[in-house]
Amino acid sequence: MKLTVLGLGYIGLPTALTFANYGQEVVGVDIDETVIEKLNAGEVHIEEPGLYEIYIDVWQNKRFRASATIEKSDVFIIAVPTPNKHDKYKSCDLGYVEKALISLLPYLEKGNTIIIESTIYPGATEKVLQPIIEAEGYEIGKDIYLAHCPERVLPGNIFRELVENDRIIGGVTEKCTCRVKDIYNLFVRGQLLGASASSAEMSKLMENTFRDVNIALANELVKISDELNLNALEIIDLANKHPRVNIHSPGPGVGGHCLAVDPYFIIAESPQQAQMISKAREINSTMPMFIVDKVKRLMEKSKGNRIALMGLAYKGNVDDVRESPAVKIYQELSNQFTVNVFDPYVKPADCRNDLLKTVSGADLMLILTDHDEFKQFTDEHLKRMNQKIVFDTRNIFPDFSEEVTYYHMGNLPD
Ligand code: SAJ
Repeated sequence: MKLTVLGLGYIGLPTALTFANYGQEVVGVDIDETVIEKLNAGEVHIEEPGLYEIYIDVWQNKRFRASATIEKSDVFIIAVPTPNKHDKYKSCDLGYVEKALISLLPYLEKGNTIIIESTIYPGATEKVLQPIIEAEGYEIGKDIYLAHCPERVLPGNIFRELVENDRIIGGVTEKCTCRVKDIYNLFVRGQLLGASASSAEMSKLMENTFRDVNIALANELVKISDELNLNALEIIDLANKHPRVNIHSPGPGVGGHCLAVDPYFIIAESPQQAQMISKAREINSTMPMFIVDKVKRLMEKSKGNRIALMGLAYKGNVDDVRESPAVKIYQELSNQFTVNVFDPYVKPADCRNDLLKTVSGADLMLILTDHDEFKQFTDEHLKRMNQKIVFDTRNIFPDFSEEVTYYHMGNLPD
């Protein structure tokens, strides 16, 4: 089977490589020429465990090719971004998906399958994308098979989850669902769950909204506990000993291109009803400023000026800074303080990427991302600091010596 994957980002590239790894002929297409050039030079532009090794294997075996042009294929998979629009409710911008779909139409033939993996709002497949294909004279379910199959993988663990997770197959007709199930059956070991296209679209949004709302709850409990002089982290641990309670981890905010984006797609479709979802978004998106205020007060009290900021990525062990709360916090704090950044995954121009140098002379170590590397701090690092004050928003700091003043989400600075 020959597949063309449109969009070689965090989802498209691993998906393309997985199909190739399971013996299919795959062409990966992207509008960004630098991505194509890099791949054709044997390099990858994304950091994800296992990605480079799989890429080299399927590229050398000629099962995967990166190309700037689309080719005739049995299956087309669209995995391009769907950002928020700049409108009142930050609704879903289908622009890239529509463009990708229109760009493949000249190569489309009867019997082909089109799969939309990009996250889209309920009804988008049937109301917007289906008519584009039908306008070419094709009948969906007879000439062309169309389905929305949202990806569900966790960055950092993509290759395992692509294979093991259950997957929703939202065909526009029963036949579309059957056809697309056969395609994912090539490598998915989880269940393939048939649904309507709009149920598949909504399910994806519900999944990410569930997580966003739960994180907002944890963050709100931190603020309340702070006011009541209680240690939220200890209490969350206690509450989670209940067999049916699973309070999420509080932190400096919610980032990434999923949880910080997708709930707005629901809000935009039903603004009057989406009360809790809107509030959760508000709580999570104001967390960075909550942390900034705490840091400012801490610096005022300690009369310090140098901050060693640990982590810019939106979460641990990834290189993605999209919507990262750490970036917002960095921008705010660097207006007022000398901020040195260390992130072993993200390498901005002003990032020293030398841990010892970053902490040297610092008055505060501010941990914003839970990279594994940050769990390895030793007394050696602390000794280099001017004032041994640590504010760990991710609850990852290892055992520390007595002399450290240690703040965390259960013990916030006053
Ligand atoms: N976070 C917390 N507290 C927590 C969990 C996460 O503050 O208890 C923060 C993280 O630090 C990060 C953000 O939330 O800033 C999102 O991280 P995440 O690991 O929860 O999720 P993503 O965005 O990496 O991936 C999510 C996943 N969705 C769910 O777990 C429901 C993934 O399965 C989806 O495929 C992905 O979104 C997507 O592409 O939609």
